[in-house]
Parts: sequence; structure tokens; C-alpha cells
Amino acid sequence: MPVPSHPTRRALLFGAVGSVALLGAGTRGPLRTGTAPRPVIPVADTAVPLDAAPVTVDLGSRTVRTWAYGDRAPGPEIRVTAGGTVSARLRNGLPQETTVHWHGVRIDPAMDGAPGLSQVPVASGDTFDYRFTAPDPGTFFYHSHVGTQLDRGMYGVLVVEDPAEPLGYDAEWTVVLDDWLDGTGTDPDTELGTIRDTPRPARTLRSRLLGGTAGHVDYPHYLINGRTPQAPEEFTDSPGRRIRLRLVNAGADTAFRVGLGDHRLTVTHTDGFPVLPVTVDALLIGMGERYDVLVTLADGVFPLVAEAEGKDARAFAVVRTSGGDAPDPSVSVPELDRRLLTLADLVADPSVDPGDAPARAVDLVLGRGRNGTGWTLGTAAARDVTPLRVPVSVGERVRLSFTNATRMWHPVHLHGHTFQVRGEEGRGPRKDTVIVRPRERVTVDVLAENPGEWMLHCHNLYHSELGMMATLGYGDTPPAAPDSSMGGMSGTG
Ligand SMILES: [Cu+2]
Repeated sequence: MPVPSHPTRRALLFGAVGSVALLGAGTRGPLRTGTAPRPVIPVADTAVPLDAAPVTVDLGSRTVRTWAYGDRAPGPEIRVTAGGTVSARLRNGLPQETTVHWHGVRIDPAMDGAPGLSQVPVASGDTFDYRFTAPDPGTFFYHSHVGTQLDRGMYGVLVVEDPAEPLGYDAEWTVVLDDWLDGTGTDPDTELGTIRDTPRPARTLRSRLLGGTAGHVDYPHYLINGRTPQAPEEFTDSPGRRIRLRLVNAGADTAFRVGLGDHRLTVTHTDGFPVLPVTVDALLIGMGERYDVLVTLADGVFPLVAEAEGKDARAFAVVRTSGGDAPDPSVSVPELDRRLLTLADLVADPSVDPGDAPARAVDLVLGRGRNGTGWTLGTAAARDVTPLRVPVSVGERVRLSFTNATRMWHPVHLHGHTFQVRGEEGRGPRKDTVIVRPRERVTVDVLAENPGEWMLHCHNLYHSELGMMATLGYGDTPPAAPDSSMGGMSGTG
């Protein structure tokens, strides 16, 4: 059994037997390392339990009442080998309906968890079995797609392992970033009401890197793997070892600038897909994005910091390869202000770049609603009209251009696909979530290989709930019946 990297996280192995062998000592695959054994449950062909319920979770320095999958957030880490089957049983113990969305996975629409579009939401007290093939190796995650549930504790990581992993590394750590307010005297539904009713907040959170307003919510806590900076996650290994960090931003309204004191980061993947490796000091990760980086560990005790961009606060963890005191959570990390990864740095590995010219182009606008309230995603002529139907045949490419006509950045996410970002000279990474800053225009090519109706939305949860949500459809599937509440992230209002 592997030695896990998180003391309290449950890792669940299932699917192909190869995934178990990959993690076994003495095999080609990397070991997971850390401070204490983590239970690993080999459950070949057995569903992973996702028990959505109100619980009390321990954030380290305090406990809070929230909703989560099991007794902590993040929920169970699910691992499967590419080509294998993910099988998870959602039991809805919440007082309202829910779904699970498998973010970034090229998935059967019926398993995508888009409420009111591809799935009837799972009622309180009911059970739903998610079962699908995970076609691509990489770092993914799962989360509720109903209402503001994502901004409670309703998320977890899905790692799809490559049976022929080309990267050389000794161990891997999962690093999940989150912004937290639930159970601290407020909750996400209360925040949603405030944002809806006061488009101009008293205190403006601004970021030069994000080109304007950074977010709406000044959260009381920012977390790495569900821990506050006062009681941080501690990753331990040995000097000289090469570690793969799988970074996931599961936040609702916060971009994080990530750096590791006295180390550089070699970026190898974004949103699950490989890029030509690029070495930087820090990177910016928006909600819904993932980055995989390699670090070679130095000798000492180091701060792993995720600055809540524009919010004057941070998430924090400790990386330890020797004895000594842990750094203070407020320690200065010069790497954060050195060479920062940009989108222009990222070029898809040639093995995943689709290349061909698109058959159709669709220009989309990220905008504000009438009178400056709410948020929209649509065409210039009809900014808040959905669904969008694209007349392409399966196998053709669609070019989507996103123009940001607002004063705030938006991480735009497409379900069921990854897209080729078309940056300078047409080069860029494969992604499923891409940051579009104010006044920026970002172009992506989508291979139309998964016909159906798919959600296309801002991954700022409050923007999608307030209308920055569209559906994109192609193929023979007829448009979904309009749902009166499809303007939000949920189908339920
Ligand atoms: Cu947005």
C-alpha cells in the first residue's frame, strides 16, 4: 500500500487493477508520501460512496457546520486509471436537491451532473449512481452543480492516472485550494443575496494581475486541503526528491497566486493535459483550473503559499524535508513576485493539439445584465439568450471567442470537452477553464466530438448563479426544453 501524503484524507482506488499496481511499492509508478498513513480502499467495481450531508468539519483551527461528501472537505480523493470506470454512489442527505459534476472529464452527458439540462437533480433522500469511463489521464475534480453548494464543502479531487506515465517523479501531493465562509456566521446563499442586491460592494477587492475587480467576497478563511493557515497541512519527504503537485482551485470567488519558498515550479499540465514544460516561480490559478507542477525538494522547512489574489490574505501549507520550526503563515515568499506563469507561456504538448481549422466560429460576450445587475454570457446581439446551437457535424471544430465587456475577470468553463486555446501565433494549451480578463478576448477551438447540450459558464459561482451561464449544443440531440431557472448554475434556482 502506498504511504499517502495527507494525514486525514481518504483515497479511494478502484477501476482497473492497474491503478493499484501503479501505486504499489517497487513498481514504475510514483509513491505518495507524507506524514501518516492514509487509508486506501481498493474497491474494484465497487461504487465510491459520496454521502452528501450536513456535517461538522474541522478546518484545523476551528470547526464549522457545512455540507460535504462525508465528514470532511475536500471529499474522498478518487483515483482511477485512464480508460477505467469511475463508479460513485451519491446519497443525498441534504435538505435540498443536488448533483455531482465531473469537472473537465469528456463524459457521457447523462453523467455530467448538469441539473435541468442533462440530469434531473437528485432529490433529498434519493440516491444516484454515477458510472462513466475516464478517457484522459490528468488532474480533475468533482463538485456539486446545484445552487451555491460548491461554496460549501461539496467538492473533491479526481485523479486519472496514466498507465504509461511519461513524467519522472518520486511522489505526488494533491493540493486543493478553497475560499471558505460556510458556518462562520454566514453561508453562501446569504452571500449570493448580498452580491445580487449590492452590485457595488462597500469594499472593492482589486488585483492588477486580474485586471480589475478580483472578487466579491472577502472570505474569513482560505484553505489548503481543508486546513487554515493556523493549523496547516504539512507535506513531508526527503531532500532531492522530485514531487508532482496536483493543484486544484475549488474556490467559488478567489484566484490564487501560488509559490513555494526557495523552490521553482516546472509546469507540466494544465486542466489535466500536458504542456511543453516551463519553469516559473509562481502561477495564478482561477476557480475550476488545475495545474500540475514538478518540484525538486531542497533541504529544510518551506512555506507553500496560495495568495488570495486581490484579497490581502492567503492559504498556507508547510513542506518539510528536515527538522526545525515551521515558517510562520505570514512569512514573506519572494517567489510570489518573481517570474509568474502566463497563458502565453503554455503550449500544448504536440500529442494533444488538435490543429485543424474550425468549421464554425461563434463570438461570445461576457457582460453585465441590464441596469448593471446580474451577469450574462451570450452573443453580442443576444447577450443572455440560451441555448446556443452550433450547426457543426460531429468531428468538426468550433472556434469560440470570448470577449470580456465587464470590469472583472472570468474563468470560463465548458462542460464535456477540453479546448485548444488559440494564443499568439495560434499556439496555446489544452484547457477546459480559461481566464478572460477585462477588455481581453480569448479564442479557443473545441473539437465537437461529444454531441449533446453542454453548460458553458463562468466558474465564479456567484456569476454563474446570477446569469453568466449558457448552454452550447450540437449534433442530433434536440435542444433541452427551456428551464425557467437555467439562467443560473443550477436548474433549481
Ligand atoms: Cu465571472
